[in-house]
Amino acid sequence: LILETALRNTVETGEGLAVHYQPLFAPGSDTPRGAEALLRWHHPVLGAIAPGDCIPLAERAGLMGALGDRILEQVCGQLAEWRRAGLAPVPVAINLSARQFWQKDLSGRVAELLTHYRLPPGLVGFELTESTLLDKPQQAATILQGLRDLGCDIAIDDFGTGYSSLSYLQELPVTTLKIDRRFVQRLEVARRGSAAIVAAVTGMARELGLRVVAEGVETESQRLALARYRVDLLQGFLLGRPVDAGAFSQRYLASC
Ligand code: G
Ligand code: G
Ligand code: MN
Ligand code: NA
Repeated sequence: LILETALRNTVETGEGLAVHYQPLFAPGSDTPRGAEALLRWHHPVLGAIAPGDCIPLAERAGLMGALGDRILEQVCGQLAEWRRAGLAPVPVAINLSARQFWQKDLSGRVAELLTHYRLPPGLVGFELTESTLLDKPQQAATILQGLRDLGCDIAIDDFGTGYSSLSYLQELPVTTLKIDRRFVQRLEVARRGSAAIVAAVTGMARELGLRVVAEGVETESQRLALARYRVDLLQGFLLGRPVDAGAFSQRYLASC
């Protein structure tokens, strides 16, 4: 309950809330092509609280809608600030929980923020899990199309870990599959099954016109193994950890 009160305060004031950015690269390139926005919550006494803990807390406390809106606004504000400073920001993908995705008029809110911060389409994207979308696939398709119409990329996060059939990929207007890091990590121990899954996902994605991102790339041998499968983008500690906005722009953003 004490934590909940603190989180409520953070959601109201924005204090203690930060967004970190992790770069995504094309294989063999060190110019980032995008970033994932990751929440960081700093509790005044307890210090850093991982999103894995504070997001479920926010959900339980009924704060996730407001917290998600803070994150969305903070990312849009950051992109605008980088542009004002003469930098060329890369597209940033924001994770959406089920609660956020199904909130009333999500695409209206996104449109409002893109206009307010004068952001060109394509700079803001979203990551969702299969389970969020497949609850109500028809309604999900409508919401996704609204976001696509604003130029937002849509990625399926943790792809391959769900139990659903793949037919939904034809029905939903998604642009990107993010291969779950557990497949990437198993590549290294030469589990042939994981290689087969990565190969199958990239092959299918190409047929469907989807981009493939491999997440959780931690070692050089994983990177080398992935190079064989024509993955479009790589993300992971080997290539770049999530860092705060200042470090991200200093390290990764070019002037325009
Ligand atoms: O950064 P970390 O590995 O602790 O993230 C843990 C989980 O929290 C991941 O599944 C990630 O997708 C999720 N997460 C991180 N930032 C956000 C956010 O801003 N919104 C939502 N809904 N989930 C997030
Ligand atoms: O569920 P999701 O894919 O959104 O999770 C994102 C989380 O994964 C972030 O919190 C980020 O810190 C973490 N992450 C990013 N790169 C790596 C990596 O190379 N290895 C591991 N174990 N986690 C990573
Ligand atoms: Mn993600
Ligand atoms: Na992921």
